[in-house]
Parts: sequence; C-alpha cells; structure tokens
Amino acid sequence: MIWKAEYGSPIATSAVVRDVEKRSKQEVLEYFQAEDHPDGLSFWRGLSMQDRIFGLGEQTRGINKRGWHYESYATDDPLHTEGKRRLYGAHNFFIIKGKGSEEVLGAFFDDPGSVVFDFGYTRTDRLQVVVKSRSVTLYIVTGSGLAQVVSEFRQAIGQSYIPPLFAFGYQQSRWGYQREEDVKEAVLRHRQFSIPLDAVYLDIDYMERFKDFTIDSGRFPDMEGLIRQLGEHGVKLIPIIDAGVKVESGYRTYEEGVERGYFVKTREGEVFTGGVWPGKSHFPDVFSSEVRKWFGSGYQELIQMGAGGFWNDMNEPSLFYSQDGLDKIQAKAEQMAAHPEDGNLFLELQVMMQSLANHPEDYKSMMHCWDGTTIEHDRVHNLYGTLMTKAAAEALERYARGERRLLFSRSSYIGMHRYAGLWTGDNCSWWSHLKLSLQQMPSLNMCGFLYAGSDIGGFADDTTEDLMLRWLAFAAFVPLMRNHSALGTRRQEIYQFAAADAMRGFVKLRYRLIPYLYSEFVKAAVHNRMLFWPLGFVWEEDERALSVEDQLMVGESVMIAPVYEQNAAGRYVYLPEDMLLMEYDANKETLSVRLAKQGDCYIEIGLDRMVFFLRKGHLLPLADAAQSTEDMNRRHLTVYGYANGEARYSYIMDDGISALPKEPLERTLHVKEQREGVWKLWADKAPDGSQELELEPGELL
Ligand code: MIG
Repeated sequence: MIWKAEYGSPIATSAVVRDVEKRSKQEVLEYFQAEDHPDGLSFWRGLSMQDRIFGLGEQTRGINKRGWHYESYATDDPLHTEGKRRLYGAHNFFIIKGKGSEEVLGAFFDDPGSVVFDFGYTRTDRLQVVVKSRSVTLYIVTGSGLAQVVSEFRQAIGQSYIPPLFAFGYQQSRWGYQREEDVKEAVLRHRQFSIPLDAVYLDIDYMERFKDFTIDSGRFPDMEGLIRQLGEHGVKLIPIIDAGVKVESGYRTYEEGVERGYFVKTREGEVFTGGVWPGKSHFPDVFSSEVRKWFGSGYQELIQMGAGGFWNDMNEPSLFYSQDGLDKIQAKAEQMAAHPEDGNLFLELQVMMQSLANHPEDYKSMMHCWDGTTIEHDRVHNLYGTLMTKAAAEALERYARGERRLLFSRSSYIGMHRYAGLWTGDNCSWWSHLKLSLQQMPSLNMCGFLYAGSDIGGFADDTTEDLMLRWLAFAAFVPLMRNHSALGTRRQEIYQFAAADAMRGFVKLRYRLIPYLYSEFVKAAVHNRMLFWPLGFVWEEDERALSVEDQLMVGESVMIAPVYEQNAAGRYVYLPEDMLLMEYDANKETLSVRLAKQGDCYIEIGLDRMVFFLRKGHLLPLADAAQSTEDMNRRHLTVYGYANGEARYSYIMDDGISALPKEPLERTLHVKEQREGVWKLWADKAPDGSQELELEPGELL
C-alpha cells in the first residue's frame, strides 16, 4: 500500500511517476508526529530496541542505518569516513522493520532541499526527519514484508535503467590517461595479458583545457579513429562530461550559453561564476527543458563518433571556489600579513580555506529558472545532477539510433534511476571502503539504482595487491565493474601486479557470471525487485539473517560473503539454510563444489579464491569466459543446480543493445531430471521458437 500527504508547497521532483492516492496529514500521525522545529519541519516517531532501518541509497555506514544522522545534500566530499553525513546522492527513502510480524513501514520524503535523517542518534529511542524547506511530499509505504515494501515503492518510482550488455563487462579507467597512446596501451596490455575488457574511460584530460564537448586535438588527434580501433578489440570508449562550462571567449558552449541566457544566474541576475577544473565556469541551468536540450546537443558529436556512453561528473554541482570566497580569503590573508602578532588570524584563514569549496553561501546565491519561475538553487540542490544526466539521457535517445548506451552520474536523486546508473564517487584504497561498497549496493537498490558500483581498488590513496584481489572477487558480482584510480596514486591496472593471473581469473569468473547477472538485473528492473538483497530481506523471520551486515544475496540463486579485511585467511559465514558452497580458484580458473550446512561456519578463503553459495532449488547458469561480451556465447551454458527434483530458471537473452521491449525475452531453463543432488548440465540448443532452452543431461557432482 502506498499513499502520500503533502506539506507546504512541495516541489514536483518527478521522482514518483505512478498516480498515488493523496490522504490527509491527519493519517500520517499514525506513523509520524509532524511538528515545527528550528531547522525545518520535523517528523518523528519512537524507535523500539528491535527496530532496524534500511535504505537511504548512497550513504556512509552500514546496511542497518540506525545509530547515526545523515543529511541529503549532494556533496563532493572525497573522504568518505565514518563521521561524514553527506555523499554525492540524495535518496530519501528508508524502511523500518520492527520485531516479528509487525507491519513494515517505508517512507519517502520527496524534497530536493536539505533533509536530515536522525536515526536514533540524538536519542537512541527516536527517529527524526527534518525537512529544511518545510515543504515535502511524504509517501507512506506499508506492507507485510521488506521485499514487498521495496517493490511497492519501486513500482511507484518507475522502472530502473537497463544499460547495454557490454556495461556488464570489465571496465578500465584512470585519471591520468592523458593521450591517445595511454588509452591504446591500456587496452593493448589487457589484450596481451588476456584480461577480458569491454570498456575504457576518458577522464578530463581528453578535453581542451577541461572544456566540455571539446577534444584536445594534440593529445587525441583522431577520436573517431580511436573509437573505431578500440571497437575492433571489442572495447567501448566512455568519455567524461563535467557540469561546469569554462568561461572563455570564442568557446562555443560558453558563448551560446551566455547569449541565450542558459546559465545559472545570481540573485542579481548576473551569470553565476564558480571555479572548477576549467577555472572560472558557468553552470547550465538544466532545470529548463530548453537548456537540457541545448546542453544535450553537446553530447551529439561523441555519440555519433561511437562513444559507448558517458559518465557525468562534478554535478552536485561541485564548486572549488567562488569569486566572493576568494576575495574574502585574500582580505583575510592581507589582514594576517599586516598583523603577524595575531595567531587567531591564521586559524581564521585556515578555516576559510577549508570551507571555500562547496560553500553554502554560494549555493544560496545561485538561481534557477524552472518552468518560468525563479527558484533558489539551495531549495532544489539535490536535483542538479539528476537533471544534468537527464539532458544526457535525452540526447542519447535523440542521437543513439535506438541503441542503449551506458550512462551514469556522480550526483543523483531518486528518479534518475530511470535513465542512468551511478558510481559512488571518490572512495579510497581502504579496506573499510570495500566493505562500504558492499553495504551501499542493497541500499541503492531499494531506491531504484540497480546499475551502480564503486571504483575497484579504491580511487584515492595507493592500493595494495591483496586489496585489489579481494575487491575484484567482490566486484565480479557488481553490475558496474570498473577499476578507476586518481592521478598520482599507484597504478592499479591488473597487469601492474605480480598476482595478475589471479586477478584475471576473477575477471574471467565475472564473464562466466554475466548470463546470470544480466538476467537477474533485467528481471530486477522489470519486476521492481532488488538485485542485491540483505539476507534479512529474504529470510525475514530469521533474526540472525536480519543482522548480517557483510553478506548479500545477488539475485535469486547466489549468496556472496566477501573477505574485506587485510591479512584475513578466511571469514565466518552465516548460512540461513543448507547451501551449495562454490569455490573458485582464480589461478586455475576452476570451480569446485561442496555442501555447506545451515548455521555459522568458518571458511578459509585464500587471496586467489572466491567463495559463494548456491541456494537450494535454484539454478546458476554460467557461460564460458570470453575476452569481451561481444565474444560471449550466451547460448552455451553450464548450469549448476542444487536441488531435489525439477528446477526452473528464467533466463534473459536479448541482443544486449536494442531498446528493450516492455516484456524482455525470457526463456526458461528447465531441469527435468529427478536426480537428487548437485547437477552440472549444459544448454547449447537454440530455443527455436519455443520458450525453453533445453538442457542436456549432465553429471551429478
Ligand atoms: O575533482 O575528473 O569523482 O572519478 O577521476 C576531481 C577527475 C574530479 C572526480 C571524480 C573522479 C575523476 C576526477 N573528478
């Protein structure tokens, strides 16, 4: 059941696309007390000891969000430590699950300004949400179970973005590929080392002085040729686009934007200037559909050259500085120079420097024109990245000839999940961030974001070989499997490491998993389900399962339990039921299986091993490894099953690139064997019109 109540004058964010019944505020009182608060409109309710809270999409901390306070205010903060409260996205949906058979409650606070979620932080027995603007559409979702509440919500916000098949392949990126040769070399070395690869990325250095929609012809003399050449290796090229447009006379995007009044303005009606990578920059006012169309047309050239898609960066929007902020700092520095005896001035200057970026005053001085109405940026801050990405998605629809292309963004609001994915921004090469990535995936799925992933190996700081191995083993199950790292950090392409063989082994396992991952992904999108499930969402009556923070179900058949601690020789795993333990040896590229009993067990997992589990009664189709998705044979499958009697699996096989029909091609893998135990079977017959992919009798393991 889903319904809504409105407070103040809510903003139409387009997060929800289905008609939802509107009820009176009175009815909300059963779930939340609404009252005035110095910081906004407050909604609170008591928390019992047993209440668990899930959701909030891209945020810090665990799967159970209880015990901390979070804020939705999209922020470019590259240090995602435990004490942080804001990341790049704003995903205001959460679920409260009480003990036992109590009703499960979901709530979506639909407002694009600042919203604070105090989940038992100020008072451990209280949950409080404060909406700064005092205007919000509150959606109440109720149901008897966690999974049911999620799918009710997901239905209301519309079907998630489904990227092309190649987006499920392995992808290589590095802030530091500065020239065409760097890109070619990366691809070539993957091929030389037989490391499967489907995409390589361009970071800001391909542009001419960081100008959107330009190509530095010195460093990339023949972009179209490069894209063609990479294509011959089965590799797509994915360029970055930033939100800020460089102020430079003669630069077309700048000139046009100024001339037509397409940039964000100040309160005084001047064009707003903020400093980002290109130096002084203006920001396209993507709240207007006309501006989106114009900004989107900038993507056209690269789309037509054959770029595989785009990643939209810096769209919180991130501001390094504003002129105003710089002026104040300069004045303070001069004051300090004049009064060297006053140590306080130094501290004041230091504080000013530290708060120069993404300054609240700057966001307050930016103004948008939305459907003819002028609106302060701060009021709608969390929608900026979403609308920039909408411009790109609309451009892909116009120019990509009905093909699906890859698109993901750094900043997002619920609603963007319908046309793009996201990556979780600037993590670090820390073990804690491997765990964070695992915990973010199900939370993102609850909010509609299925196509997501974190920078493998970590973006900032130097990675280590063991971290890379463990991260790849986990990311083999993550839709966006991209190795990305920052300028100046240790190189972390797989071929840089002595353990390259084992790393390649994990990537090959990923390719074997693609038929399963793609099927589970498409079904999750079409049927409004999650791809990553915390165990408690599947075994809701199991109190132990409900508190597991470091294992996930991936789709219907597989449970993963990644190792995320340095020097660990293995880990404890909780099995809610008997399962088939599958152990992959990344050096030998072999899978072995054994039965694992319900309960807790310690499992040794060497650095070159990945252990995962197959649920009883479910099937796991695996392909043969391939160098790219283009080379994959998705009809030739090896199917693992742990069951007693018949089993079915609904398998998705389309061309992976054309726009998906509403009902994608689902075929059934049907195991008719009645033998008890663990099967390994083969399917390689084309379904010739029938909806079943026949399985050949296999071996009993
Ligand atoms: O201020 O384009 O999150 O992935 O490599 C840094 C350079 C700007 C931030 C992105 C990161 C990217 C980097 N960008």
